Amino acid sequence: MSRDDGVYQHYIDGEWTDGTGEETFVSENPANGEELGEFRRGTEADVERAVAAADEAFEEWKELSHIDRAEYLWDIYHELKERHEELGEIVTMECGKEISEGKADVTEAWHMVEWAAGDARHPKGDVVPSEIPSKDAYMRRKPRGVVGCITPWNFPVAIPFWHMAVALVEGNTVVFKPAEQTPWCAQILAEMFEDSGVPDGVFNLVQGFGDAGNAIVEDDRVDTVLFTGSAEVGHKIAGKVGGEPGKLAACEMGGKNGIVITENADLDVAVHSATMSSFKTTGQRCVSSERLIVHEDVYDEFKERFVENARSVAVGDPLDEDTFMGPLIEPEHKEKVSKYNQLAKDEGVNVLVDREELDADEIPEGHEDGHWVGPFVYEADAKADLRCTHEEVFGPHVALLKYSGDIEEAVEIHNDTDYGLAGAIISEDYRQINYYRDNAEVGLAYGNLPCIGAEVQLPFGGVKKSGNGYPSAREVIEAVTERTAWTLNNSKDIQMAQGLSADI
Ligand code: UN1
Repeated sequence: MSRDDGVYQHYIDGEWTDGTGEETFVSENPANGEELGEFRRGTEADVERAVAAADEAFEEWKELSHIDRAEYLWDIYHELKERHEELGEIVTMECGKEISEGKADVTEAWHMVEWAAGDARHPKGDVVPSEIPSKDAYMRRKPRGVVGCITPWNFPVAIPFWHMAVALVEGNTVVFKPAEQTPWCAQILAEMFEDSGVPDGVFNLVQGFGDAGNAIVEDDRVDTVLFTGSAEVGHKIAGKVGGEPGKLAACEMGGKNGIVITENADLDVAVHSATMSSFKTTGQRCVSSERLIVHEDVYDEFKERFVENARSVAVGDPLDEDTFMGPLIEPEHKEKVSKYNQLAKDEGVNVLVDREELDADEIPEGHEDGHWVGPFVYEADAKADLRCTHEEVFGPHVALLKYSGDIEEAVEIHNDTDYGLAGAIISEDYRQINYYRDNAEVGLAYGNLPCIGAEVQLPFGGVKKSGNGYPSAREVIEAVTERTAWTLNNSKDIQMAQGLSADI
């Protein structure tokens, strides 16, 4: 039973449990305020139990082969595929992304599971030459142990699998604390793990808020913390864990992502890419673009066409296939976006589109309680030190920044932020494209494409304030395994490298 008295439970050590807390919380559809379910709020004691279960389960789980561990994930892969439509709708209902994005979230999840489970049959580690012919040298990987996964609401199915799929196949056990905004999606993932028959304690779910996440971070038995979410929380986690020997945190955080549109850009590609990057997911991807750096020769035409799109993109019921932008996730976030729109005005920018408050006839019937906002687009001085053009808003809040010089100048403006997650260049000149590729300070760089839509078989991660050096998706392997340099002498003589004498 995953529900007792109508309240969804935690999944710890192979059992559904109320845990120790008295409190519950509800998940609400951000498009209409409808209640989707009530959930137990996890406590430190619940996390402590989950970590203890994961710690104990690790001893046997790590002894299985990669291939046997992957078998459990293949079951989940098939279930994700079979339930694509249904799960896509649930993602959309719980986090407000329009329906093609809801479904893509589920698709991205099974891609990650497929990659990780398929990788179980691929070579692990390296065979390395030795200076001494009779020596074999290898780099081998071992699982680190208990992995704590703290995930965001905006990819409530895909990102948990970015964290968990590789971690589990590599032999770690998991304690999963999903975002408090999307507990229903997490509940379904836990049911999938239960159905897969994965041994008790290998996968544990504790629902809840930051205090539960913090208990994971502070528990000494957690060997790796994987976090995707805001820079504010990520830096706190990285700071705390960094001080503890033997413990590791891989944090993927936000961005203030830019797109450079040069003087010879194909403007169809530019307008299309910028519209997708700025307004998909209502600007609530960490890779969403809030800065468009446009050469003066094409500025006016680009501006006219982009503004036209910003005025006309359909905001509305995310379950409706004609909708381009759903609601924001919650009232507090609407307040934050609104504050930044006001800040931009206070900083003296030239506002081009302000759909912050939608017209009454734009709001679909029955959705009056949704957290609606439309695009906010403005032009600002590319070189001014404004907060609105440098701080992450995480909404459809977009600055047009004009430049007049060469690609070096454009990339300098592009890099003038503390963040470094994603970015793009739109250009027909391969020299400009190559310059951008080599000099853009980002982890995910795109040419003639939107800067959203990364695929799982690439590393997903940022530089500067956007990451701490351990990417997600494929490359999470570095955070969930430790390497051993293993050297074996096949002769009876001890011979040393570097010409070191072995005489006694
Ligand atoms: C995020 O931005 O929060 O690259 C995750 C993308 C998706 C993942 C985004 N695959 O747009």
